[in-house]
Amino acid sequence: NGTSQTVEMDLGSGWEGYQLNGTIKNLYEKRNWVNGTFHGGTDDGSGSSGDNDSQYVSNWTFKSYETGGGANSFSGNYFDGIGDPVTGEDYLELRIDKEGGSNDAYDKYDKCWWETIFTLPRGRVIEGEINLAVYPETQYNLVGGTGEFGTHFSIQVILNDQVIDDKNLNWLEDQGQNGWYPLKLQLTNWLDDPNVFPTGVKIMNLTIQLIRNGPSFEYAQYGDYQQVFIDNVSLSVKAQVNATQIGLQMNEQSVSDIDWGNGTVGQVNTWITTPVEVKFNSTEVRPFEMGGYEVDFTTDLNLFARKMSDDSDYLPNFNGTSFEVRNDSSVAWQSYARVSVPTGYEETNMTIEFPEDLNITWVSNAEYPDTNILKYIDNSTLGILKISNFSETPDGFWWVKGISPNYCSDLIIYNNATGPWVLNNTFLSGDYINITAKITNSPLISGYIQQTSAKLHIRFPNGTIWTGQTQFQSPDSNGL
Ligand SMILES: [Ca+2]
Ligand SMILES: [Ca+2]
Ligand SMILES: [Ca+2]
Repeated sequence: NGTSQTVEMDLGSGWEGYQLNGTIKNLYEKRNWVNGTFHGGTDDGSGSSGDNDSQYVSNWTFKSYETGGGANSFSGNYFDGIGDPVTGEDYLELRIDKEGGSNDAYDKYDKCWWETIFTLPRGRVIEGEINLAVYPETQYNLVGGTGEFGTHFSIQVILNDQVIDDKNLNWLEDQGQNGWYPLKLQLTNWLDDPNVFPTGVKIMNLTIQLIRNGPSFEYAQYGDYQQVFIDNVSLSVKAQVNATQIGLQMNEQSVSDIDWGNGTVGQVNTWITTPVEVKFNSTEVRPFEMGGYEVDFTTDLNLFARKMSDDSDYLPNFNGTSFEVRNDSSVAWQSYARVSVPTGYEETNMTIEFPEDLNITWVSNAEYPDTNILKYIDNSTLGILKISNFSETPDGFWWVKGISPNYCSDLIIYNNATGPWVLNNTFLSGDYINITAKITNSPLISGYIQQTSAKLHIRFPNGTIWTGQTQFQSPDSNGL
């Protein structure tokens, strides 16, 4: 009741959890189903033979069965313990009186019992235990009579018509006369008996019975009556339960039922710090007198996370992304990116985004850097590569290559060696150079066209750069 348990999951630095799924399995719950303390208020003030005090005891009913010739008398008194001369406690009575006459006559199968009937809305039962205390009242009357005759009466514990335990009164007396004796009955041998625990929701009948089960004959030593008190009866059961029956929650999210002992739960949230805490608790609160309950289960937890930081750890001395372009050529790009999956996670979906005009021609991972795996990748959406389940351990450097259009066209070079600007690509010391180019007015780049910068490198014949110049230019709407 009211307790919880928390487990922790690690989350990699720079990763953000966005969905937490829990699968609940082997969900078992253990509780007592029987209120048998008989702490139910005042009795009728009379402990007379022949009383049936069922009306004073909630959920319990006294019944009897008379057989044979002369009529025996049966009594089921409830004693509230107030001023009780025997124990000072509250309890129930089981009593059989002899037939009238000179001998102490009882018939085989004369019996009386208290029973309680309740619903057990649980699945498969894997543990069960009945507890009760019995008190053979021998202060005025040795129950069962002496010696072997004492074995002719029994206290029986019966669950759904199956006798779970049978203790004859002689045995009980040997445990101590005029005292409470505890009985603890394991139901191990009955768990798979469909008569005791049928499948699905179970209607249960727990009966505590005093019975004459020895031979039927008269003998003066049996005594005038047989009297046993019972108290503190409980039936504790560990069984499959539906998550909703106990209000099972994960991080305040209710677990949904699948079937007995199985459930599922999901939570959408944002987790950015590690460890991620996952708390389980149950919300059902039982009445105090029924005690608490214990919950057992196993769970598979899946935290789905995505990498949010764009920091990358490139290969040493390698530009993360580079491109190569020549006059009248397209632009050839290549990019290295490092993939690192946090411990305990696997990469199930990796998305690489890039400009929509880039036609990807090559993807390789760290494991097989010389193998183009593009054909295994969904590139049906412009600007997006969707990589699914390619490897559980994609850690390392991925290499992506692609081609994009060259948006710089109509590159024209002039000089003014003869006065006016004329087309020329030969230059001498002292010449002025005029270079014009057109930026293609593509919808893809029209939004950025005002951010164009022009870079001019003048190289020596061996390719090394002699001088460079970078100018920020603002082309007009035609890209000029
Ligand atoms: Ca009474
Ligand atoms: Ca009888
Ligand atoms: Ca009691």
